Amino acid sequence: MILQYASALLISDLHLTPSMPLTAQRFIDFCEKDAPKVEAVFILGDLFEYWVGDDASFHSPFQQEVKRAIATLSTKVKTYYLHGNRDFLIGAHFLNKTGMTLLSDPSKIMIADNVYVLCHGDSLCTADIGYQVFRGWVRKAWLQKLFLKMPLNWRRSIANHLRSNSGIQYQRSIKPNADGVRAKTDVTLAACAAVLREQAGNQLIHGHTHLPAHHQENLGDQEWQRWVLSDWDLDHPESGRPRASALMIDQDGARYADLIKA
Ligand SMILES: [Mn+2]
Repeated sequence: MILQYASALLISDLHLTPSMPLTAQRFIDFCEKDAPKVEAVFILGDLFEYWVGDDASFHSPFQQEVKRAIATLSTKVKTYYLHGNRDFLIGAHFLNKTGMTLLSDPSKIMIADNVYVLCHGDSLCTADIGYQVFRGWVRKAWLQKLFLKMPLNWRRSIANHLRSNSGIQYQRSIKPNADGVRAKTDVTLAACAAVLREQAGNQLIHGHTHLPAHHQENLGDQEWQRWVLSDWDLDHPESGRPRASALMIDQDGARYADLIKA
């Protein structure tokens, strides 16, 4: 059974952390004001800057506040979450407390009679072989179990170490090369084509790359549309344009909703 809704909002890459209070506040406002206007909300990963286990959130007033905002939203509309590369350790406890339903990556949904394939996006960045090897390891269930058994301060220091490792860190703004050649950290056409073929879809939505755009693409005779979700950052005006947006889908189709002007 495919999930079906008449309207939905999709967001990703908020990278919520106590050091970005304006961004966090916009998300809490989103839960209260914007999100209840649709039937379903999809969070496509990297909701948090990092997540070292649901038990760590018990001690974080910040994460508790975010949890309460989503829990309240979940009483009004259906909420779905799909793991990102930074918060893939969000587990059953947090999902249960927030009322979010976990989706696998990729997942296929239907909004206003159109089929969309959803994923976080990191699995599509297949030109970055080092990252894909890393991803293969950290997504192993036995390794995650082992990690979650470690004392919290160990887990935090490992997470900090990984975040500061430039080999796997995704900068806040990744710009494609000037000549239009895709950066190593962007998705590949081959990976997009493969996931859409496997899912029998031709409309793909993902985040992760922080390169929001609507693309019409093809590889051979396979054609598709691809929407990339924006990251959110209202706390670093010096680093460029403040950004917070969602993809809105209803009977009028898919379009970006700017949550700064809204
Ligand atoms: Mn990501």
